[in-house]
Amino acid sequence: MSLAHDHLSGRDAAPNDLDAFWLPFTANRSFKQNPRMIAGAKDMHYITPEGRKILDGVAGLWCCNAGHGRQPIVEAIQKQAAELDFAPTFQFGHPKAFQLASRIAALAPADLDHVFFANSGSEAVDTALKIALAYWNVKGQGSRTRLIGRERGYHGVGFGGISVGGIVNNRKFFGSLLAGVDHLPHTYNRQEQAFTKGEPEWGAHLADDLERIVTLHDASTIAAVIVEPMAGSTGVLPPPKGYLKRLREICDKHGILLIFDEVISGFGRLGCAFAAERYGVVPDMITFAKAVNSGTVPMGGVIARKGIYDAFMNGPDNAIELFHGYTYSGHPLAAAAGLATLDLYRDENLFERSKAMEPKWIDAIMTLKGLPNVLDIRAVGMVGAIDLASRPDAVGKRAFEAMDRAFRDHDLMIRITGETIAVTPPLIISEDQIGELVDKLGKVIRAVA
Ligand code: PXG
Repeated sequence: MSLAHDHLSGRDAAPNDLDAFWLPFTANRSFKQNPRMIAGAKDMHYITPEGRKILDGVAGLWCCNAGHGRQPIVEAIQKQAAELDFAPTFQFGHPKAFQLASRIAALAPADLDHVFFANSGSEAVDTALKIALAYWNVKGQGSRTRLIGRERGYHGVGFGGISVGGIVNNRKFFGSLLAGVDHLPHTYNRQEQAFTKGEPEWGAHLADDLERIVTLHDASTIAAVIVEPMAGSTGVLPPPKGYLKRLREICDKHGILLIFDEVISGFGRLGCAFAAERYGVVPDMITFAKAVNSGTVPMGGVIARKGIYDAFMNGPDNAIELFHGYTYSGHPLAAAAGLATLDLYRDENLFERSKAMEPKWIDAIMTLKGLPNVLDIRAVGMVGAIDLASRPDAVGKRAFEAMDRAFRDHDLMIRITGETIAVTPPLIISEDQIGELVDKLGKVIRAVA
């Protein structure tokens, strides 16, 4: 057996009983019959227990933007574990959490100056929604309780996130969810937008639906609107040109907070630190997670505008201003990994690299147009998605088979949602590797024809 890494032993990497682990968002029975196991990773590749190198087409799960096993990040985590394993951030602090907050605030636009740490995108979203509600309370406008999300939105899996989210399967099994939530329409229209490179021309007017919701409920009852600047999980929907600006204008007109969920779009995925910068729109809060430390240690958070933070800084000095937080908010290992990751992004110019690579990436992905069953291709930043036609009476099966075959037969990792393939590689991908990825993808699409 040839192993790419001598520290990986097949015995350690392949458990002999798969029963106990209930895998998230996974077809458990299918997986356990024929697992897709990963034992190691370096740079652009995963390594299977047998030593097969798999090209990582999805940065793990949209998170490993700096690639895998990057030495400065690995060393920072190792050093941190030895120096300070854990410190509470309730009434205490440790330097790296403050340093990371400052670094993140410096990357964020305008006066988004304050960072609240969580441990995942889901927690980040629920934190942002709670800050929005509490903000209106401390401002003396406690009637602003409504939250507005969007159809096809993904905001994680907490009750807040699935309530404002718009992915039917993530909602329909879980009861009545939060009360007082409305949804904007999603922005996809295949007839108008198919095979658009980047942001589609059609669709800015869909933001006007917020006016309808305001008319229905009155602005005095609405706390916040939350959207992904680019909808990711639902199958990659770049925002129509002008849409986000319009949403900002309507929120401003009615004093409604605007939250950008940048769990996927943050940290270089769209060629900027945040999508807010790419689209020239300043939200009131940004949620982040994943690539903040290149996926190495669980971490998420919310960046809030100065005015939001300041509104809470009232009352006696010894009073807690916000009754919210997680044991692991600003965990030392996650913070150390974050600092090393942001250094790496800066030193390797990875956000600029992502921007420079975008036209080549989009052109490469678009060459798959015309292959069997390809109904649409969308691409923006370093993100691509391919819609496949379903097999008769078997919705989702073709894409599932594509994901499985990509891994087994073509040494490629891709993501699927419904009948859509998504590719979102680490930002260190070379031009040759883009060619390789698209070539493999083409073979996979033909194989499932
Ligand atoms: N908001 C957004 C916009 C996300 O994309 C979350 C919140 C939740 O993050 P956590 O860390 O709680 O998972 C996400 C997560 C996919 C895929 O295949 C996307 C996500 C997670 C898993 C798979 O598109 N996004």
